Parts: sequence; structure tokens; C-alpha cells
Amino acid sequence: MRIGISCYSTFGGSGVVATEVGKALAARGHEVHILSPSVPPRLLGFEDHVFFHEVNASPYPLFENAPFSIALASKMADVAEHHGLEVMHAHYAIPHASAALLARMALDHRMKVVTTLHGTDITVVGSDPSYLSMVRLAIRASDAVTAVSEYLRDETLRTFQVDRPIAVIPNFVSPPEGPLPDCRAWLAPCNASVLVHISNFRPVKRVMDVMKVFEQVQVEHPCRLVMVGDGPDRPEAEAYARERGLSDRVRFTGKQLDIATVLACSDVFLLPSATESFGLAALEAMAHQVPVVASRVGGLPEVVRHGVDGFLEPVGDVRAMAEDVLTLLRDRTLRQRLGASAQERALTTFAEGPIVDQYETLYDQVLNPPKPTVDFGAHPR
Ligand code: GMT
Repeated sequence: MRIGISCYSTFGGSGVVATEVGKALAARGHEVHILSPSVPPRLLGFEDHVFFHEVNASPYPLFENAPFSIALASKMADVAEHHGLEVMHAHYAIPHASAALLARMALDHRMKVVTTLHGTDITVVGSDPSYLSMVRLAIRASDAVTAVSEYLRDETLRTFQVDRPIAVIPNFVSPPEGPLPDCRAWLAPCNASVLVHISNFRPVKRVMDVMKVFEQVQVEHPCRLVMVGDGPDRPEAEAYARERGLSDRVRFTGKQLDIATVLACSDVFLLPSATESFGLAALEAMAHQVPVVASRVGGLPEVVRHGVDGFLEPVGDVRAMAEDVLTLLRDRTLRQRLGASAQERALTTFAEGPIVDQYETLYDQVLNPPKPTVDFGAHPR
């Protein structure tokens, strides 16, 4: 098949998933064209059957903001026309799905549109009145729609009051590639334990809860906190670390491509989000045998089993999360047991191969829909 994949290039789960799906499909021999404002972080190096197309919205004095959605739709139509794309897979509804529908019109429906909903495109920004009607149209008019968790599918049906099938195709992870450098010695000297948080530091991630959990834990157990990523709430978290005298125990790494090295030397992963449709970062931690302490919210319970792969607590319950972390840090056997079961779950239930199969089957279905059966009624004799 010849497949277009449209996604954001910022550090974030939807771009990661889109790129990994694209690479996996290319490895199966499909021709994959990735469209994005810049090269997505996971699209490193040269990959056979993968082609990248940069989307640029040219400025013009009349524009207050150059219309990215139109430039994206235009690029989709051009790439589809010149490379004979059969399917455009839009990751994140705004604006990728709407742009794909425009491109499909421009191509007189010679290309199918598959939309994958990721999370805040439904739960936060997508339900904002300034976007809602177009997100609803994108959901109704795509040839197929997928959601990354059952929670997100149900939220989509409820919020947008649409009546159409939405396939749940969860996110996936690959086994860690080793050997990885051992950074524990310099990250956490004197055998201190390592807590880690990875996100885009937006309000939905509640990074101040991460700081407060760590603050409580470090009073009772020697540990360090590694904060990976960047975003609007990083300055507040850094200020908190300074004001509370925690700076020598908290390391803000900024955005990192090599999260595997950090995860390989971490003891607990923290994800106290206000909402999370899936929690890809938690799944990546699990793949590295790192148990997760997270909020019991959204799709997280579909990924992390409470008491089996980690612990889930109500949103904002910093005390309970700190207790869970201490339980894990104090009991090495428990931590190893939860870490092992987390890894087993990540690499079986969320293994790349069977999940990419589901996308491949879906493309096949939109390209070759079952023929409607014609009922000629009973023949009168
Ligand atoms: O919503 C975001 O934080 C951004 C979005 C993305 O584009 O990275 O993340 C969402 O999609 C990820 C990949 O499917 C999921 O793992 C995240 O849970 C989801 N984020 C939220 O629901 C907050």
C-alpha cells in the first residue's frame, strides 16, 4: 500500500505513535510518506520505504497567522497525487483529520482518510467550542476512526454525540534495545533511588504533583528526581525545587531523545496527570521494568493494573502517591515483581507486531469495503 501519515513533530505521544506506525509499515514493505511541520523526533536516520515531506505555511502580510491547516491539506493533496497515496492516516484530530478531509475532496475521493484520536484532541482542546464542530465533522466523515483506548472511544461518542464505529487500537512499544549506558552512578550517587517523570510539562500533566510527591518521599528515603521534557510548567517546578531546597536532588534534563537510558536506571515512574487517554510514557517505562505510580484516570487503568504493574491513586492525592512510591522503594522484591509484570504486560498486550497488524487490516478494510448484499426479495412462483 502507499500510505500518508500526518502528525505533529513536537515531542509528544501522537507524533511518536504516528512515526513508529509509519516505520513499522515501511519495514513490512509499504511505501510510507510522513507529513509534518519538521522531522518528527523518532524519525531518525534513513529508513527504506519512508519519505518525509515538510509542511510549511508561507507567511503573507495579510495573515495574522499563516493558515497551517490549509497548507497541510494542500501538501496532503499534492503528495497523494504525485505518489498515488491510497490512504492518509491523520494522527490527532486538529487539524490533521480536517486537513485530510479537504485533501480527499481535492482528490475527488481517490484517497481514503483514517483518523486516530489521541487524547486532548477530544478531551481538552477538541471539545472547546472554537474547534468542536470541525472535530465532530472529522470524526463523522473519516473513512475510519480509531481511538487509543476504550476510555477515549467512549469519551468521543459521549462528547461529540456521533453514531459511527470507532475502533480501539491501543498504543504499542518495542522491547528495549541494549546494552544501555549505566547512568545511575552520576544520576543518583550513594545508591539513592531514582524517580522519573517524562512529559511535555503542560498543566494536564500536573508536574507540581510530581514535585510534591518527591518532596515527601525524599524526607524518608534517599532519592533523586529526574524531570525529562519541557513545557509551560517547567519554570514553576524549577522555582519550587529552588525554594524548597531540593535543587541538588532534582535534575531537569529538558527534552531528551534517549529516554531509554534514563528509564534503564529508574526505580519508579510518576504520572499524576489530570487526564490521560492512554499514557504512552507510562507504557515505555513499563517496557523497561519500571513500575508506575499514576492517577486513576482516563485510559491509564487500561494500561497500568493497580497493585500489579504499579499503583493508581485519585488525581491530586499526593500523599497516597508518595506512600506508594515509598512502599516500592523500601521493598526491593516488590519493586522487582511489579517491574517484571509491567514489562511482561507492555511487551505482550502492547507488542508492536499485533497492533500494527490492526492498522494494516483497517487500511485494507477502507480500501476494500465489503460489497453490499442486494436482497431481491422472494421470487413469486
Ligand atoms: O494530549 C497530549 O498530551 C498530547 C498527545 C500527543 O499528541 O502527544 O498525547 C495524547 O496521546 C498520547 C499518544 O496516543 C497518549 O499516550 C496520551 O495519553 C495523550 N495525552 C493525554 O490524553 C493527556
